Amino acid sequence: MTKQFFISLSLCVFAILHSVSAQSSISGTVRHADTMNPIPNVLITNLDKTIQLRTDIDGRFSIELKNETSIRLVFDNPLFVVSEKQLTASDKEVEILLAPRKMSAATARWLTYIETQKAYDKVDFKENDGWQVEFEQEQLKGDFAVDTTMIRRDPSAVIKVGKLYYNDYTRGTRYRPNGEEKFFPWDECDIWYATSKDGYTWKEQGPAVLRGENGQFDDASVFTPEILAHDGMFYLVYQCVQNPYVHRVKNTVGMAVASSPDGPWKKLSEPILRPTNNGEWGEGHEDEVLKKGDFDSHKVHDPCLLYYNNKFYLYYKGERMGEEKMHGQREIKWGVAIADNPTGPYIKSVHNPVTNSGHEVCVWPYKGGIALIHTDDGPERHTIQWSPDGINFEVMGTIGKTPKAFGIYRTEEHDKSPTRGIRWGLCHKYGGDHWRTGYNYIQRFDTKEKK
Ligand code: AAL
Repeated sequence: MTKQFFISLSLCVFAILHSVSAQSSISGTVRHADTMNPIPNVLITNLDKTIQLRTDIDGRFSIELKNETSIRLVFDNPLFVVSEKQLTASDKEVEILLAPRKMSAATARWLTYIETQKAYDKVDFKENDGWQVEFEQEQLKGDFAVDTTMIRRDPSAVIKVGKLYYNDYTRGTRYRPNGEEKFFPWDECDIWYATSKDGYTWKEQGPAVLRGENGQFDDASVFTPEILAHDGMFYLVYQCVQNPYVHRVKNTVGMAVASSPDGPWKKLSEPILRPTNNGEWGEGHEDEVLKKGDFDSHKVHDPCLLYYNNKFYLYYKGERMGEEKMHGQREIKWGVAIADNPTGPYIKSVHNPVTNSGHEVCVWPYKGGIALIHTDDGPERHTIQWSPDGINFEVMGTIGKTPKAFGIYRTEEHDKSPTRGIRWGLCHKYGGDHWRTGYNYIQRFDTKEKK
């Protein structure tokens, strides 16, 4: 073969490859999930915001792919639940369905609170009989006794299997092995479990779920677990962070499944919940944003899984990109994502956010609905609430200061009184001079109905 033949063959191959990559594009229509009407003005972005375009009046869009074989796109219009899709170059023509958002009772109230400072600080509701509860805290024995070198915190629900109580929790050391301070107490942690015969003396049994291999979505820390026992299986849900753990990092929620509370736990390969990616960071201060995005655009925290109405309800706390203080309170709200099967897929509710307050998720069943407690943060901080449907919560009463990070021991007795569903459990406490560098330990809480 001649030299000229080689040159023309290479030119030919180059031209074919070039035309393939240049022609690669994805087109589609975005439609209303119920009416199938096209939706104009949907903002379509990729995750690093280098692509930003909007659908036309026919809901149409077209994106040229450069060298990518696949692309993750976020479809965002304020009237609809944000949708995030992974599309590949072979998806030439796609149809994206967006579900219309609905307002929860808590959001409707919040709109009235933000009108005036006074309303935000003085929630208007009726104090209902039987909804008052008092908390007591007690130090634990065994491996849950105070240890000033350790981080033991964010206990899961307590479950009883056979004769033993089980608890899963965040565990790590207070400082790095070389003595350096960590970014947060809950950074560089794993999930361990402990058992107890009486709920007071606990024996640490070993790791349940460890951080992932380098490069995995959970390689920096796995923490703040909750557990659901259902149909002979056990489901752990927990927060995951990928390295490096910096202010702007977005966490995810992971899940591990086992047929015994002693494990072995098998992690799902992908997170079951992610933040809503419709905010945009600014160039300046770490908290500066060009667009805040949804209430959960930065973090999805404190996952808590309940089996409710034949479905799996994953409650979580959302933190927002560019979070600010509103009337002196942190901007914190909860969402719920619902699945038909315990391992998902979990679909965020069209009613999100379902609360307007609440630093940590604390929920239990009551009379066919779901009750909750809001600890700190937001206009409805220090209240106890109930919803008939797990979505539309109403304020039932006020409570004083509560322990932090409840892990409830749930029993079948929850319908006996409004607060019977939260009789005792575990919580955590901070020790040391500063919350960032101190030690954390697990305590027991008990409640009694306030007459
Ligand atoms: C807790 C929880 C989450 C946060 C941190 C550890 O109160 O809200 O778990 O990430 O603090």
